[in-house]
Amino acid sequence: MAGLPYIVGNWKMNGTRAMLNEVRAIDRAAARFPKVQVAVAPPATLIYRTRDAAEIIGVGGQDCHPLENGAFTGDISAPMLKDAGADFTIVGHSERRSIHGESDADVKAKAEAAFAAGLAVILCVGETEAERDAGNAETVVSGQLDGSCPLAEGAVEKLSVAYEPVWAIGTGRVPSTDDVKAMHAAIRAKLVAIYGEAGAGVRILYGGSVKADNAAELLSVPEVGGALVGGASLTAESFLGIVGAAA
Ligand code: G2H
Repeated sequence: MAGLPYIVGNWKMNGTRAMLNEVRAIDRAAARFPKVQVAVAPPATLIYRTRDAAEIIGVGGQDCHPLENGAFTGDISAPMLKDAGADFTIVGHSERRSIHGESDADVKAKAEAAFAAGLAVILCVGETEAERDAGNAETVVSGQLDGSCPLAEGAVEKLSVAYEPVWAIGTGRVPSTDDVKAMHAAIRAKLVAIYGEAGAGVRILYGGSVKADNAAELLSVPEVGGALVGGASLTAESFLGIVGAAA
C-alpha cells in the first residue's frame, strides 16, 4: 500500500462561510504534519472558498453527476467541481446509495466522470447491520466493488476506496479491529482481482464514527490507509486530533 495516511473530512450537509475559519486552522496545522495527507469535502457551496482559504490541504466534492452538463436541476457535474477548485470527489457514500437510490452502476458512472474531469475519487462501500448479522458483509462489499469500481484506463491510479459500515456511520459504534482487518484484507484482494498489480496501490480508508480517541487504533490496522471522517471533521480541534493520531 503506497502513500501517506490520508485523512479526509466529509462535512456532508453542514457548513456556511463561518466554517472557513476552521479551514484556515486545519490548513495551518496541516503544515505541522507533513507525513499526513489532509483534505476536506465541504458542501459544494463552499468548495471555491475553501480552495481559496487553504494552501496545503486537499479540497473535494461529496458527489457528482455522471454527465458533464444538461437539464438536471440541482445536480453538479465533475467538471464543475474541478472548475470550483476540487481535487477529488467522494462517490457512492451510503447516504447517496440509500437516500438517493444510487446503484453500483450509477456510482461507477460517477467515478468514471470524475476521473475524466481530472479528479481523484474516493469510492465508498459498506454493508448494513442486517447484512453483517447475516454473515454477508464481505459478499456485499465485494459486489459493490465489482459493480462500482471505475474501469477507465488510468482510473485506478487516482482511486481510493473507503470502507464505511453503514451501521457505524454517525452512531458512535465502530467494528472491532479484527473485523476492520478482515474487511480491508478482503477489499485489497478484490481490488487486486479487478485491477491486477495496480490494485495493490489503492488506498483503503476506514470511515464510520472515527474520532480522536479511536483513530490511532483504527489507523494501526493493516491495510487501513486513512480515514473518512464525518461528524468529527466539523471543528478544527476534533479533526486535528485525528490528523495527529495519523502522524
Ligand atoms: C461516515 C462518516 C463520514 P461519521 O459517513 O463519511 O461519518 O464519521 O459521522 O460516522
